[in-house]
Formats: sequence, C-alpha cells, structure tokens
Amino acid sequence: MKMIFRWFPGGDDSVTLDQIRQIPGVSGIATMLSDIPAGEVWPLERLKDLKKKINSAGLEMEVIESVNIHEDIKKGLPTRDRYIENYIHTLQNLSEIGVKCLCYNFMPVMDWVRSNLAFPLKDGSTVMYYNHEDVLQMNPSRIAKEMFARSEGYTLPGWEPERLKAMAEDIDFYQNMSEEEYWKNLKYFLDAVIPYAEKLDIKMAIHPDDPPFSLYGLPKVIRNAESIRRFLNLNSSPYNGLTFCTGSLGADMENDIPSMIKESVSGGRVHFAHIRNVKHLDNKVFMETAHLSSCGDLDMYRVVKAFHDNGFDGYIRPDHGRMVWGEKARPGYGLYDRSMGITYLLGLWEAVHKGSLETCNRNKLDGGEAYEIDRSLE
Ligand code: DNO
Repeated sequence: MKMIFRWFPGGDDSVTLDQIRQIPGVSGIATMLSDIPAGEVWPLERLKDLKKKINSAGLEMEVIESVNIHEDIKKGLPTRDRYIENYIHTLQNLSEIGVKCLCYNFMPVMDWVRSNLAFPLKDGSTVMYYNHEDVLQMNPSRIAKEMFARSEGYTLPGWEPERLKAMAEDIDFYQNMSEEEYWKNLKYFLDAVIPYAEKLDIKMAIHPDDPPFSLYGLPKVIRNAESIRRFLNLNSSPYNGLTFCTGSLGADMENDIPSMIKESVSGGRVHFAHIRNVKHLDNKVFMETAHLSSCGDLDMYRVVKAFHDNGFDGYIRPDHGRMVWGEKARPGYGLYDRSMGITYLLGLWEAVHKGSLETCNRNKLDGGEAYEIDRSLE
C-alpha cells in the first residue's frame, strides 16, 4: 500500500510539494494537467517537466487523477473514436513517465456535486454538504455558480470551465438516453482502451458516481455493489478496475461499504482508494466530516481492515477534508484536515496490520499451521 496526496500543479493549489513531503508516511502525489480540455492529448514534454518537479521534491508521480473523458464518448457520438485515440495517446505519454494508475470517471456532464461547499460546524470548521432537495431546486447553472463562488479562486476538479459551457445542452441530451445505452458507451470505451492499458502497464481505476444516485435525469451507473459487479464484468481484465471511494459510495445509506470493499479488493480489482467519512443527516442529506469513525457514519476501522485483510496493495489517499484553523484552500483539498486524515488512516493501518501478525503468531504457537486473520469483526 502506498499513501499519496492529491495535488494540482501550475500554481493552482494552496498546498506546496514541500509541505506534502513533510506529512509522515506520504510517498507520492496524485495529480493532473487541469488546463488541458477533455479530449486533447496531454503533451509528453509537460508531463516530463511535471515529473521532474515532483520527483525533485522527493515525491513519486505514479498516479494521475484524472484524465477526463470527452462528453462525446459518454454520449456515444461518431466523433468518439477520435477522442478515444487521443485518450490512448495520453496513456502512452503517461506510461513514458512511469505512471502506474489512472483514476477517471464516467459521470455524465458533471463530476461530484454538493449544495454547500462550506457548511459551518459548531467547532468553527466547515465541511462540504449535500442536500438532495436543495440540489434539485437549484438548477444546474445555479449549482455551477455556487461551486465557482465558493472555490476560493481554484479550479474545482470536475468543474473545469470547458465542461460548464455546454452544461444545459448536455443535460437535455441525456434525457433521451437510457441507462442501458450509457452502459454500452462505457463498454465501448473500455474495450478500446483497456488493451492499451494492459500493454502500457497502467491500471485504470474508475471513480464511482458522487453522489451515487440519479440527478437531473442523468444516468448514474457506478453506485452500488451490483453496478460495480456489472462494471467489472464489462471487461474482465485486471487493468479494468476501481477507485474505491468510501465517501461517494457511503453517501447511499444502503451501501455496506466494508463488504463492498471485501468483494472488489479480494478480486484484485481495486487499484486506488479514496478514504473518507460521511455523516448522514437524513436520506440523501449528508456532510463530509473529519475522517474519524466517531465523526461520521462509517466505521473506519472496519473500512481499513477490509482493505488490509483482503490484500490491498494499491494507492490510498485521504479525501475531502474540512477547512480548519482558518485555512483558505480549494474546498475539500486543504492541507490540515487531510494531513490529520492521513495520520489517522496510517495509524489504523498499522494497528490492523500488527493485530493480524499477532493473531498469526498466536495461531502458530497454538499449533495452527495456516496464516489466519481474525475476521470476527468483518
Ligand atoms: C472529487 C474527486 C473527483 C475525482 C474524479 C475522478 O473531489 O474525488 O473529482 O477526482 O471523479 O475522475
């Protein structure tokens, strides 16, 4: 397992590489060229420069989050082949600089959505907040305006300006598309790209829909255990895998997160984990709290144990932190709360790991032969 941190280059991040390097246990970063519009090739020279910069700060650049997918691919338009070719070209450039894992999403029109990016808590911190009714009442362009107004001047990942231009038209387009057609378009993309990912040794890791339920009549396909199974079966290559985001999937109270982790990690299909907590205030009303179990509804011990005990050996990053200590940063992506999250997650990982070794030694002393892990808490 490698612990990494999300960072945006080109002066588009309040956090510096030098600061990230000082967080104990962090080996690298997940990054992207956020100024390149979806559908265009990421230039090799720029990637080489970026890698040099990151490596000289003592960090690895093995994970990209994300190369966004052009809307024509998701819509299944004839122009998609040209954009898929460009995607493959970008993969080739990424492999030249040693990228091992690519997180992307196949969400129509918009990436993650929140109704309030700075919801105040009693302790003076702010969190990102979602209320489904509010989101439905605000039309998409008002949501987009809110997301901009509260972004502290940084580009919000998934809300790049080029996406927003055609938002209303795109939403209309999907009103006539069935979820089945959308699945077909996803399969078409995977079947074209995964053989190259295999050859180039880049693990593709799709991010679930966030939130994992339908919005504005848009198809939302990666949202629960069943849809994840369906996705993994669309293309059975181990290179066709997941970014398991506990917070996104945890936003549906019906999802049993530890058992979903167990199923997909034991099958070797999770390459990247976004680990954060979520607190439900009602059905489809939630906030993204601090990482601790005591702050939200996910049992983070069981979450980490499920990754550990099922042999997870991919990348983990903390996700969406609160804004604390007066920090001004891109919502969700400040330094302080995510650093606390990392320390907590690594503490849990160490405890789970050492606990499993002790169980194993005890079994040996008791004359047990097999390496056994205590699964009583699963
Ligand atoms: C939100 C992120 C997502 C994620 C993309 C992957 O903060 O988790 O924007 O990066 O969905 O393509």
